[in-house]
Formats: sequence, C-alpha cells, structure tokens
Amino acid sequence: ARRCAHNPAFSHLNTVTEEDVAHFSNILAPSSVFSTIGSNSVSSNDIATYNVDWMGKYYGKATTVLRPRSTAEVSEIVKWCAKRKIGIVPQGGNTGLVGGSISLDKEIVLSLGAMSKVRSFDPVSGILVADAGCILQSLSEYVAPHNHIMPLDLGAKGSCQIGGNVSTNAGGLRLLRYGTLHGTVLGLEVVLPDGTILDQLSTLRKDNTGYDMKQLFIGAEGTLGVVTGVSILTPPAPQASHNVMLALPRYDNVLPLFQTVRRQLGEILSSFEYIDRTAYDMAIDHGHSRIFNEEELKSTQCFVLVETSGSNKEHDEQKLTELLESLLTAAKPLIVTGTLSQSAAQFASLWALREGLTEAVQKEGKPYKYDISVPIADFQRVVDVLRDQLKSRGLYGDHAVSKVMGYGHVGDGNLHINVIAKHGYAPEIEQALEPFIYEVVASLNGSVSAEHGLGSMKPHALHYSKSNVSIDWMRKIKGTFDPLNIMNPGKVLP
Ligand code: FAD
Ligand code: 2HG
Ligand code: ZN
Repeated sequence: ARRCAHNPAFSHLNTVTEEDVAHFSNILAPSSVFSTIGSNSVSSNDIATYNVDWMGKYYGKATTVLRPRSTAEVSEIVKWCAKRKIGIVPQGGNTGLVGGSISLDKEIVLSLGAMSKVRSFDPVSGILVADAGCILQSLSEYVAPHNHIMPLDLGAKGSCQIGGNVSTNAGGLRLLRYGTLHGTVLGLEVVLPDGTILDQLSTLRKDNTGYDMKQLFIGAEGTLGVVTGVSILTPPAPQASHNVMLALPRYDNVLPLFQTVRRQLGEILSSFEYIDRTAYDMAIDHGHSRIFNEEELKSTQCFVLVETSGSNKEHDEQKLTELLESLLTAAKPLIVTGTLSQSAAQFASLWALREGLTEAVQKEGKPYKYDISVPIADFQRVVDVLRDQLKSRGLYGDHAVSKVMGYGHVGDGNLHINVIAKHGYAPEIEQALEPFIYEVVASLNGSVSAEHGLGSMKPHALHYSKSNVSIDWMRKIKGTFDPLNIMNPGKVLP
C-alpha cells in the first residue's frame, strides 16, 4: 500500500487503494460506495458535498465515501479499515461548526445518512430508540403524534442527525429545560475502532452497574467509535408554550433580568436566549419580521427571548403578562419594552429570528465562530474586547471584518461570538483573533468550546480550558479505544 505523503501527522495511515474500494463494494451494496478510485469511480464533484463543511471553511480530501445501511455493515467497514490502517471520519448531517466531520488527509468518510430507521418507541415512557442517521426533525415529527418532543432542538434540525447530536453533545435551545444529552441519552450502540459492536442500547432509566461507558461517546466527536444507534428519553410535549422578546436598554441588565425572570416564571421558564443589537439588526436586514419600532430601538442595546412551556395555557399566560407588567412598571425598569407573541405564527416568528441568526451570518460573509462559556456578566465585554482588538489592528470595517456580534444561550452561560470576514477568511484576521480570544476566555476560567466541540478547529486550544492532567487522561482513553488512531484522526486531541 502507498503511504500517505500529505500530512506527517497522518503518516501512520494508508491511502485508500483500488483493492480497498473493491472490498468495500463487496461488503456494501455497490450503490453505497462512492470513490474516485477503482473501476466504478465517480468524479470528485460527485462527493464534493461530503468534502466541505456547512460554513465553507473546511475542505476535505476524502477520495471515498461509504454509506452503510446497517450496524453490521459499519462493523465490516471498520474491521477492514483497522486491518489496513485506513482513517475513518464518521459524518452525520455535516452541520458541525468546528471542522470535525471533514477528512483532513486521505481518511474515508463514513456517512450515516442511510441508517435512518426508528427502531422502537414507547409512548408511555417516551423512550425512543433510533438509528444514528435519523434526522433530528424527522424524529421530532415521529414522536409528535404521541405528544412527545425531542429533548433537544437546534437551528440545524432539518439536517443534523441524532448520531451527530450525540457525538457533539449538542446543546441547543431547550437545554435550560431538559438538560444535556448526558442526562437524556439512555444508551448507545457503537462500533468500536476494531469493528466490535458495543451494544449498550439500554432503555433503563436507572442502571448503576459500573462505569457508564456511553458517556464517553457523548461529545467524543467520532474519535472513539462510530455511534450507530441511540436510545433517548423524549419528554411529554408541553401543553402550552409562549414566548416574549424583551428589548433591554443596557447589557448590564441581562443578569438581573435573568434572576427576575427565573424567580417569577419558576418551573415554566424553558428558554432564555440572548441577541445583541448587531445580531438583531442583521436578522432584520435579512428579512425577519420587525419586532420593535424605531423609537423603541433608539434606546435598546440588546434583546432576550424568553420562552415558557407548561401545562396550563391561562396560568402560563397570566404569569408571563404579570412578568411583563412588573418589568415595565418597575421603578428602575430593566427593559425598554417587550413583545409577547399572540398567535402560533408570532410565536414561530420570534423563534425564527433567533434560530435564523446562524444562516443570516452565513449570508453576510465568512464567519469566525467562538462558542464560549464565560460568566454571563462578561458576555458583552468579551464581544467588545474582541471588536477593539480588530480595530487596533486596522481590521474592523467593510474592508475586512464588517461585524462582530454576540448571541446565545444566556441561561446556560454560553455565548456565540461571530466575527464576519466580509471578503472571506484571511490569515491576518485569524491571527488577530487567535489565540487572543482563547486567552481572554482562559482569564475568565471559561470554556473555549461550550457546545460545538473541538473538531479540527480547536485541538490546539484545548489547553486553555483543560489541565495537562486532563489532556493526558484523554489521550489514554483515546489510546485504549483506538490504539491505531484511525478513528477521526487529527480531531479533538492536540
Ligand atoms: P456532523 O457535522 O456530521 O459531525 C459532527 C461531529 O460528530 C464530527 O466530529 C463527526 O465525525 C461526528 N459524528 C457525526 N455523526 C457521528 C456518528 N454517528 N458517530 C460518531 N461520530 C459522529 N450545535 C449546538 O450544540 N447547539 C446549537 O444550537 C446549534 N445550532 C446550529 C445551527 C445551525 C444553523 C448549524 C449549521 C449548526 C448548529 N449547531 C449547533 C452545530 C451542529 O448542528 C451540531 O453540532 C450537530 O449536533 C451536528 O450534527 P451532525 O449530524 O450535522 O454532525
Ligand atoms: C446557535 O446557538 C448555534 O444558534 C450556532 O449554536 C451558533 O452561529 C453560531 O455561532
Ligand atoms: Zn448554540
């Protein structure tokens, strides 16, 4: 076999050969194998979508894409790759934002998209068992007639897969209410890096029989194995949901507002999302419905979207109305004004503005995304400091970075900073931003990746959030599961 001559970090791996492709075509249906190599080769254009990430930031080099239809097929592929030392990049919906689902060298892409069956659903317990390739939105639609919802929701729901969600430990818009996947995932089926199938597809709520191995794969970003099946607890659908968009005069009001809202809404509070003024204006520019008038906006610095989910419409409406009234009539009001949705359409439109930010950003230029956890009180300061940093380097303005904005899950302490390079990615912009932003985060004892993971973007920045001891033990775990380092090499670990 030819040794890969591309990137020295991948010299332990072999390039895919014609013989490999022939073998893959034996173990899979021929229509599940796409390769630029071999007798039935396709053009690189035909597999181009597997070789570029959602942002158009990371370009992959895979010559071969496999789309298995069963766990047994995944196992056969992995066994062969282990024998031949071929790298594997598991790929779900390819909506990840840190370059984790892209082949960095000559690894194959193992796409889970053809494994998309629901295996079972128990409407009493709400436990859903599904193939890893099921699209999140399809699962939501599957459980909806049974009056259940998925415990997570995110803007990428129409493309991302449950296996990708688990592998990135995706947070999203409902985390405040339903917690992380570390709590709602009950079991996993995983093909380990030697091809063994680890069947831990438990449907038990309680099972304290030793180490909880599934937790290791939640957020492992495909570096420890291929997730092929997921057992997950789906909560009952709330009988009543409402939302309100609040306009705030100053960022400093966000924290006291969060405390007030939490206290007043209590158990029905289900989301508390932050949008800064730059992000809001951008959303309006991109066609989202205007929520506030010019007069109101004059004195508004940022916004908060509050959602309630409960079981009694009148009760929840009353609580929300009382909240709004008390906020507006306070001696020192924390808000300028607020818009309470009055219909299902308005409810959806307030959410659409928040959920649509990532897509709007994408239309503005090329984004540098910093997905951080820092104390809520520091959210705006971090955005401002980053903007100042760009200004000091002469990189702020339409010639370079046109916008720096913050939005995210305040309720979870997670801020998304988006820096928009109007004319495309440029080394001088990246050098101004990194490691500067990571140093700022570290100085606040924050996390350099709150929810999107490390992928290929941030392994080198891991040390800003994890001690050497932690990183050492992460390496030991990786080495135990994947001693050949074939499973998503170059991702997560520095
Ligand atoms: P991919 O992008 O295909 O893969 C992501 C990582 O997981 C890669 O490292 C890949 O190798 C690995 N992987 C994928 N499938 C498997 C598998 N079956 N087994 C093993 N490894 C696997 N993220 C959030 O956390 N919260 C949000 O609110 C959020 N909103 C988003 C909104 C938009 C518009 C977009 C584009 C992205 C958003 N994301 C969000 C990021 C992204 O959608 C999530 O990380 C999502 O969970 C990725 O799922 P995916 O199926 O697309 O995975
Ligand atoms: C969100 O919360 C996603 O909308 C994407 O995590 C964040 O666009 C981003 O930076
Ligand atoms: Zn997010």
